[in-house]
Amino acid sequence: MKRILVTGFEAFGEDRINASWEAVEALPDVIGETEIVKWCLPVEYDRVEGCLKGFMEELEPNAVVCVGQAAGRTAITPEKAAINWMASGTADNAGVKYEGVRICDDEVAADGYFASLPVEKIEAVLKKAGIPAQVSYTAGTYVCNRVMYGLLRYLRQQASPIKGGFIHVPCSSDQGAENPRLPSMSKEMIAKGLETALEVIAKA
Ligand code: PCA
Repeated sequence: MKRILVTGFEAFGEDRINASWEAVEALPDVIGETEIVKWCLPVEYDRVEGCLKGFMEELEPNAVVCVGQAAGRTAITPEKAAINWMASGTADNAGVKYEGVRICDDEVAADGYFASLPVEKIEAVLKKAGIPAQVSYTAGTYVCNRVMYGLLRYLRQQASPIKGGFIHVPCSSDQGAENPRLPSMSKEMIAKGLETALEVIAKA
């Protein structure tokens, strides 16, 4: 049986919940012929890559899909690329803040990597299913981009056949209810969107 590792994130900043973990937790354990294994990652620049690699070594998945919350977005956004940069106005959950520094300062480290997930196809299939979706060309410069860059660099270095990438989701309507100005999507639609994306990935 094929296996996909899907991660969400713990809450961070002012939020009590993180829409990504809420949706990942709601996913079925099996989609078609593929086992779905779910993990929650810490919102910590310096720990997140090590945690993810630990899960990957334990599970030996065929694909790794990390999911994070992007407040303000109105669609499910598969990320095309990660960049070698960390910059955020706020600290992570360990109190660490980077204000413009490379993730990997090895001189020959790539400035960026493309995801190896079929992001354009995911956008098309989700839209057809009536779920707002759009390929995004920036995963930001915070912990989500940090883990995506680390994942793609690791897979490239290992010449790994594992497919990897990242999907940002909007805030959930529970968060929207607390702050009506915040763009949000229902938990059910976010989870359905992720499930549909995983079906596309499993078939690819
Ligand atoms: N979103 C943040 C980090 C964790 C999350 O869910 C980001 O976009 O970097």
